[in-house]
Amino acid sequence: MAEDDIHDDLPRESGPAGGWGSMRGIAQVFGESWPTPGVLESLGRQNKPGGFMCSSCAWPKPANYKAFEFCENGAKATLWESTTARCRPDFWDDHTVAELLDWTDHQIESTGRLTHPMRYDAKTDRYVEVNWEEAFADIAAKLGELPPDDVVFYSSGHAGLEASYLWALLARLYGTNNLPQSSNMCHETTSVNLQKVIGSPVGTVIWEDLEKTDCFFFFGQNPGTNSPRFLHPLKEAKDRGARIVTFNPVREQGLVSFVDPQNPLDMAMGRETTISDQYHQLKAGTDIAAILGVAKAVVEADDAAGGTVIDWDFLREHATGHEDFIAHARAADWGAITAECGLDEGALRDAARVYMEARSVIGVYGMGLTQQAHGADNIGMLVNLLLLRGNIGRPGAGMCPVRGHSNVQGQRTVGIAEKADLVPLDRLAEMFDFDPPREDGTHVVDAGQGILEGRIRAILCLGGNLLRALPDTGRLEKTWRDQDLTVMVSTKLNRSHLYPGRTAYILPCLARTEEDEQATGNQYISIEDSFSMIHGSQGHRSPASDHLKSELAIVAGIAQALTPASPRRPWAEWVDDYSRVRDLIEATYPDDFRDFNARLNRPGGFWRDNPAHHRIWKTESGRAEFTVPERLNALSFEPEPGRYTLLTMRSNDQFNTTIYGYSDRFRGIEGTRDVLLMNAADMEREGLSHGDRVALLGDAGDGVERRLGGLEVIRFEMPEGTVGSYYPECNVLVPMGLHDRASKTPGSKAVPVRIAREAAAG
Ligand SMILES: Nc1nc2c(c(=O)[nH]1)N[C@H]1C(S)=C(S)[C@@H](COP(=O)(O)OP(=O)(O)OC[C@H]3O[C@@H](n4cnc5c(=O)[nH]c(N)nc54)[C@H](O)[C@@H]3O)O[C@H]1N2
Ligand SMILES: Nc1nc2c(c(=O)[nH]1)N[C@H]1C(S)=C(S)[C@@H](COP(=O)(O)OP(=O)(O)OC[C@H]3O[C@@H](n4cnc5c(=O)[nH]c(N)nc54)[C@H](O)[C@@H]3O)O[C@H]1N2
Ligand SMILES: [Mo]
Repeated sequence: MAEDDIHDDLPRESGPAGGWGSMRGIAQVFGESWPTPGVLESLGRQNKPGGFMCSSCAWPKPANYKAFEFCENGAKATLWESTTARCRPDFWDDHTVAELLDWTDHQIESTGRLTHPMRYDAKTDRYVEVNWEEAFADIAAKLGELPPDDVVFYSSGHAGLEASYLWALLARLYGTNNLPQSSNMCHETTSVNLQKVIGSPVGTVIWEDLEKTDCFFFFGQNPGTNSPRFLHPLKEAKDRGARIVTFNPVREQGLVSFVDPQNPLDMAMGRETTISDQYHQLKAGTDIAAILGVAKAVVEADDAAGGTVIDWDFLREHATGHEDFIAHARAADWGAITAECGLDEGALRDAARVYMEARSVIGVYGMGLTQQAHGADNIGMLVNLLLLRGNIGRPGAGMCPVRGHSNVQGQRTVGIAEKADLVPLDRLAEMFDFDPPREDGTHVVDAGQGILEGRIRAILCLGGNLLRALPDTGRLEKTWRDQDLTVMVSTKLNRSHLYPGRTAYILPCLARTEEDEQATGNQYISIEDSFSMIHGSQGHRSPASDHLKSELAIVAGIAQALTPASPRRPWAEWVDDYSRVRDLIEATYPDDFRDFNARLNRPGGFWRDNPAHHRIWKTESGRAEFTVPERLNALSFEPEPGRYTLLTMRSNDQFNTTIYGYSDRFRGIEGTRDVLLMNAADMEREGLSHGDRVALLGDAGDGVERRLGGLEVIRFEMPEGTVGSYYPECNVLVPMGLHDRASKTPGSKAVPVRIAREAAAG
């Protein structure tokens, strides 16, 4: 079948990303059930100094902002938290927890904003209203009975720097470094492995680099869906002649073409910009082979041109290990490379040609590289490729990992870390007059494993929906309730609340768009974006309920009930005035946060700086380190007949486990999320037709049965052997033990599965 035919029978709005489709996407959420007054004014303040920072993704906020500096998904996030729907205590008059287990994630969150602190009552299987002081006292009492090492303090990358700093302090005062975070499931691969090879746990580019570059290489990041504001600088780059080369098993519309919804002329004319000049649909998990092929073509060109293609001066001055890597690439076998990734030699040489013609190259990547069993090698290979022509640490060039949650990077910066040596414990000891724990705490995957085995006795969550986001949800649902205590600081009801521990609390908090009125007035909070820029954020809407507390006040409430009073820890004064917490952050991290309060509202944020950006390499060798890959793919398993590589996907109509709706318009999938995307040849081999119903069976060979049924087969343009289905539904299929070795990031983008036919429904 010709490639172009493949989508013919899909109910597909095949248009470009952005454009009228994105306006319709916003209107769908806004129009039907969100007649909230003042919400347009809120959108006008989004991502601007004096306004609030989008609670959706971590994409940077430029200094020269536009009238509306938000995207379809940022608008959805704002509208979703500004809903008029309320999940009040009387909601539980009509529902039990058991009954809600059959509800979809979309239905559960659609109950609206949580309004009161609630405690689970096992006798009636409902949550009942409780007052804040009672809740804090009881949580503290229960924690007091447990060994601190059996308790986990999770956070989801959402809360601001001030609340996050105090959350980490609370855990350490209690006596544990069990401070895992959502990035453990996300960019931990970056934090660990990028640190190892270039001495920076975060990206090296800043906004100016986007404006100067003439080439982007995209690996496994989907900007149209997950960081739509990125499409604007991409379009500007294309308009000035930059080229974009994409490696992704799935043909993602946002990487194909784009119409700017904020440019009236482009909208009126339907004027599209082609995004990717080359789109390489490699097999899932085979980026190591593909990048090795591109690097091999570069090495061959350099050999042919007498050493004028590779930046040898840069390598001699700044790198180590390049001789070995270059020899490895030279000797690599084209046949093995192309068989592994499914791309032919010509395609890889085309990509190499663009790479060599570019003055400066930015390497962009996301979950396609990080959520792999050998994610470390993926990161190492992309760094190898960039280093060959000195593409790190000069204008227009560098590494650009695109982070997820709006403050996921910042929470790590201010001490939410399970690794003790990442935190200045001595300074904390002195500042707060206590003896902090020195042992490493638990990674989120180990916490999950601990809950499966009954070792973890309590979990406190600052945001998120961890039960649903972790691998092996099916197994976790069986043991999660055995915990002595579960405490969830949340804005909306979610599935994690439906598995209450013996004692369980839901503590509802203010959302970022809302006023946070304390003794000294409406407070600012702050966040750090993907480019390490710090921004202030202030809400202006009136809170969803009078009974809500800010995240910071909730953390302080627990801390005051749990930890001994001390003049060095005036929690109440910190709640009165968040700028005092910023002073503490500055005192703890003086290099990163110099003049924190004074610089809080700089347009575009203030930069924490990054040594690798200036070619200062904080690695073991003091140089940028090449790595020789030990393998050609990042997979945890070998190919076998009937075994497929499942990549778990995000739709355009969700933010992680928050499901806004059932329209994945970029992929033409409407009205359902229960789908399995498959290549036509694979369907034929399995005797399946478009629309057939199947189940996926886990094929990890670890003796655990894993199954997800009720999926409708959709013929889709993806490579043979690779299939796709949505996260979080697919998490029942992901083994807890399937993760990157060094960082333990779950391998959610390459899960071994088999396909079983099911009888057609009804
Ligand atoms: N609307 C919306 N925005 C979001 C989120 C959301 O759920 N919805 N989540 C937020 C969060 S927390 C995060 S971390 C980011 C995630 O944003 P991304 O990093 O973009 O994450 P995904 O969409 O999970 O996967 C990215 C791409 O990887 C591709 N891929 C899968 N396997 C491979 C592979 O083996 N190789 C290559 N080269 N590509 C592969 C997939 O086809 C997909 O296009 O987005 C953030 N923004
Ligand atoms: N199979 C598979 N699994 C994955 C992934 C994947 O690609 N595939 N991606 C992984 C990634 S990248 C991530 S980051 C994790 C996400 O894991 P989490 O961060 O734990 O999950 P979210 O879905 O983002 O959390 C949603 C909940 O956060 C709460 N919330 C929303 N806003 C606020 C707020 O302002 N304050 C507070 N306190 N709570 C709030 C709401 O109650 C909402 O129900 O999932 C991971 N799991
Ligand atoms: Mo993420």
